[in-house]
Amino acid sequence: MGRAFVYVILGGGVAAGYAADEFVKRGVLRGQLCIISEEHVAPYERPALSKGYLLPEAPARLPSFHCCVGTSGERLTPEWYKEHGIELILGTRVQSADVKRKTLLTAKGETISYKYLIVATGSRAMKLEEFGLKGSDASNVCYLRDLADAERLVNVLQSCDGRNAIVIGGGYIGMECAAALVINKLNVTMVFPEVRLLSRLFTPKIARYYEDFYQSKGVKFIKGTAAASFDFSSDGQVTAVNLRDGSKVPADMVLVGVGARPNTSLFEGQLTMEKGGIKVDGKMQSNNSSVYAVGDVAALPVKFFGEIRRLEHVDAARKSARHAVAAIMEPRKTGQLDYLPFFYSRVFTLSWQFYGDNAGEAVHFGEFSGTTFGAYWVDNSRLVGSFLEGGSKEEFDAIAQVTRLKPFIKDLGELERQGLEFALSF
Ligand code: FAD
Ligand code: NAD
Ligand code: ISD
Repeated sequence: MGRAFVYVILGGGVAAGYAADEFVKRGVLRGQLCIISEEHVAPYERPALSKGYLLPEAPARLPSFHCCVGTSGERLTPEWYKEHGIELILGTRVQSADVKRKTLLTAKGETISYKYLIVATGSRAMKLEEFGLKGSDASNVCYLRDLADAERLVNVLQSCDGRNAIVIGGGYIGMECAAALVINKLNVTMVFPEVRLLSRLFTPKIARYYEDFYQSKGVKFIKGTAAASFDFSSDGQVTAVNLRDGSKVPADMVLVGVGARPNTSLFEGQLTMEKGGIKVDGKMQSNNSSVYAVGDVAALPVKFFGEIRRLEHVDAARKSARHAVAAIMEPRKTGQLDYLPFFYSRVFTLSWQFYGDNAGEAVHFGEFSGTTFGAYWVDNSRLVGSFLEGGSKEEFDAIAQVTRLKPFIKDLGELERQGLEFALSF
């Protein structure tokens, strides 16, 4: 049993949705393209799962957040794919790939062949078992990576009304889910091994602002330690989390956000890997000329950093996907992707954006006692990174632009004094 397509997108997440949109914009013909996804729904804006999806009032539900609404683009519903002759092969896991034969084998036993393959398999949530704990399969322990996880999380949190939620992890998932759980009126305690929230991006001063804000909403922090084991009830539910420091925290539910790993296993030993991802060039092409990789799974040359990196953020997924399609369909007209790294988050009423690299010395600006503040990072006398909380569209655009230009900074004190005005003056 088999089918053949000119273009196959493996994975049905954010990058897949934006790639499909780009294929249509560039005139893909009916029947040439298929998307194979383990998920049962058409590509959607994954960031909505930890934000709008978890709201107690008027929560976001599909079809409202199918790609490409996250960038104010057209909403690609299942009907859209049908109209454009794009085959959506959903609920189907690809279990092996053969890049020499240009074939994929699905768990349903179908062989799908391609002329060009775009690998967009994204990441998976790391399990506590990978850190030596047991209990991920308990009915009140939740992860959040896909729609099925989000549906389950909503059921669990609704059954825990007003009771204790323990959030394990102080990264993106931990921060966004802790806020959502509070909004759903749970008593939230965050446990993480670092000394501050989102320590891989936030400076101590920035982290203090968010920690104070979270505490004002009732969130408790247990820092500098990690979960060691769970206590279980007779019916297998977690009742408490035992920490490495010897303490015990009662739990009615647990939400785990301890990092992600790119889904590269289908291509290990077949494609060149770097930094844990599939190594691609500036056109998203791997060392096999028929195979492209985009989104979380791609290790791409980021000119801004002057090195190969993997970027686990939605803007990179969207842009690398569009670029791969451009490179496949119009190879001569498509140059190297010149990507400015961009991350953002929204929690409670707060909203921040970050551009560039958090390398070198941080120079803070603005009102840390108010609602608009930020930081620049200066490395080797060049401004290389900018963070802004609570900015207007014009202000966010200004920090993006100034960061892309990497201006020379003579005097850090003067940069601090000018603050946001420095970006706005460019
Ligand atoms: P994904 O969107 O993860 O899609 C991968 C797809 O591949 C999935 O459909 C998966 O089922 C499928 N797949 C994998 N293996 C197989 C296989 N063998 N066979 C078939 N299908 C397969 N980033 C931000 O910048 N800002 C945010 O606010 C933000 N919020 C987030 C909130 C959540 C809850 C999560 C989980 C992530 C968030 N991110 C955010 C990160 C962002 O969503 C990812 O970087 C982005 O989704 C990556 O896109 P992708 O297409 O590479 O992978
Ligand atoms: P992360 O890497 O941001 O954070 C992982 C956190 O796990 C660390 O900060 C640490 O606190 C914690 N941790 C690590 N080992 C631990 C241990 N043994 N015990 C307890 N805690 C431990 O990863 P994440 O928050 O799980 O996010 C998963 C993925 O989703 C990432 O790719 C992330 O970029 C993406 N995401 C991004 C956004 C955004 O950009 N706004 C939002 C949600 C998710
Ligand atoms: O990028 C995003 C984001 O943060 C969301 O919540 O896309 C979604 C959309 O805005 C969909 O609702």
